[in-house]
Amino acid sequence: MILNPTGVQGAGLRELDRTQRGAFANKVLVRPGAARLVVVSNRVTIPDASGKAVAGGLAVALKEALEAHKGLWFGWSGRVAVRPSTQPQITDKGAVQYAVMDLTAQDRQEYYSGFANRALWPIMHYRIGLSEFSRADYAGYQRVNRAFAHALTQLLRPDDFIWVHDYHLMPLASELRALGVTNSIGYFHHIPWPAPEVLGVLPGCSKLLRVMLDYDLIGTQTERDADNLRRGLIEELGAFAIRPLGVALDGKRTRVKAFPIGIDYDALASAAEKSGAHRLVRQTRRSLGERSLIMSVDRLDYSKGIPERMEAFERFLLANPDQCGRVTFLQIAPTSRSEVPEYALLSRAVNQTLGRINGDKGEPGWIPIQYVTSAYSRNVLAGLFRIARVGLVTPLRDGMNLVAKEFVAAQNPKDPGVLILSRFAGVAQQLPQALIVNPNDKFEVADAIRRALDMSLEERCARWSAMAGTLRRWDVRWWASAFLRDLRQYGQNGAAQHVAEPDQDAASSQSAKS
Ligand code: GDG
Repeated sequence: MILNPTGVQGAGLRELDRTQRGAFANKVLVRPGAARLVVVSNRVTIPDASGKAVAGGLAVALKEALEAHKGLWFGWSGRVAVRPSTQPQITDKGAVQYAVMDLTAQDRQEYYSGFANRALWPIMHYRIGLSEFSRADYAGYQRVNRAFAHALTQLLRPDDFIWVHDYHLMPLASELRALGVTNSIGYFHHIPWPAPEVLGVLPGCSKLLRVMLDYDLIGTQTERDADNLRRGLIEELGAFAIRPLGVALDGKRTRVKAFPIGIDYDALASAAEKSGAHRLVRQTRRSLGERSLIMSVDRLDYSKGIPERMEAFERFLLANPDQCGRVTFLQIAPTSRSEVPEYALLSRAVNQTLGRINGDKGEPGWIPIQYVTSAYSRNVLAGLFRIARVGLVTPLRDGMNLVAKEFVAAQNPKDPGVLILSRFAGVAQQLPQALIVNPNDKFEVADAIRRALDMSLEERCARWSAMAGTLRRWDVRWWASAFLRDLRQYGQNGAAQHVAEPDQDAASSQSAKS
């Protein structure tokens, strides 16, 4: 099943359609202020008539922030039209206004499937070999960003502050500035920001770096991403470092800071607690019998390391023959971006690996790996996480990874499962109490599975409660509030953004270059 029939993918929960989402509690997270908040994202889903369409941590947090500021949410409708929109279509829902644009098939191909998902996505995930750069796609990417800027400008008020999301829209601030917009503009990058040596491989990378200087504040998932971006601006463009977080060049200044995205912890924990009655959860529990469940949930994406993980599970079975028939590995992998050739290839590779392992290791009455490409409701996912003994989250590279956080939130505090986590997921920097592994080393992952299955209740509880404490404190509401607070603070210079004299850091970084 295709996760989203339009093939539209964005970050995290924004990718799921209404039927796949559950509704969560709605608390105000940002104090209302005089200025209006404008959120811009690749994809905008307008709530349905029941008003409860927007759910999932990220969408809830953004909607709450928008409600608190009587805000505007602008972006692509997800529709493809014969003619491009020149005017956004506006819908008012409660305190929030939605403004969406249709794209042409060519726009969608070049901007979305082409440059964003075939050139930027792989480079940002350190997959240089998979990155397909085309000048036509790049031109389409710029064209759509320019068209969005033109349409958005018509709706802006002088005191609006603007929050742009993700790699589809990196040049948006620059296009808005070119149209004379002087409002505060922030950007959050949901995926990794690679080292300059990696990004530098992409043709036109210095242009992409330069447009980032038009944001007042740039948020990344981790400190490492923030360092990589600052280093790129300094080394590739010759920008100055301005203490503590700033980078400046040609009279422009931006700040780069890590804001690790969180989840709606309490909503997920409560959904998991109540999920036992759900038919699919009951059925799964019954079919497991005495077997332990190892579970993974990912979009079907090569960054998530799905075939590598299956091979690590195979290695675990080879090394632990006593476990054959006693564990089941459930991989939920909703299909994603299937119009992009690399994703179709991945799908074939996963099916081959799966077939081989199940054929080799399976027995009548026991299939080692259960693999489903359908999406499930959030409540069902929460319930499945709760009955899993092990959460196996081993992306080859990931900005944050919300699934790891959701797995922890869904656990029964009295008998929690164990999280195995890739060191290359941003979340690993927040959750050192997980079993941290290198996803490229199937022997290491196999050992971690054994260790997780053998772990004492005492150790499981200690690890889980430390992780739960972190996730509860730095949840999605914290994330949105922290970013918006800093945007207000740093955005005060507005468009003038004049930088007088470089400070000491600046001087030293400049002399290091020369
Ligand atoms: C990007 C970055 C960053 C998945 N299958 C189903 C389902 N999901 C939900 C998960 C989770 C979300 O989708 C996936 O989020 P991730 O963070 O794991 O990964 P990406 O989609 O790649 O997201 C990532 C994120 O943006 C946020 O900034 O963490 O690094 O790549 O919430 O639960 N939800 C439902 N049914 C499914 O079958 N309901």
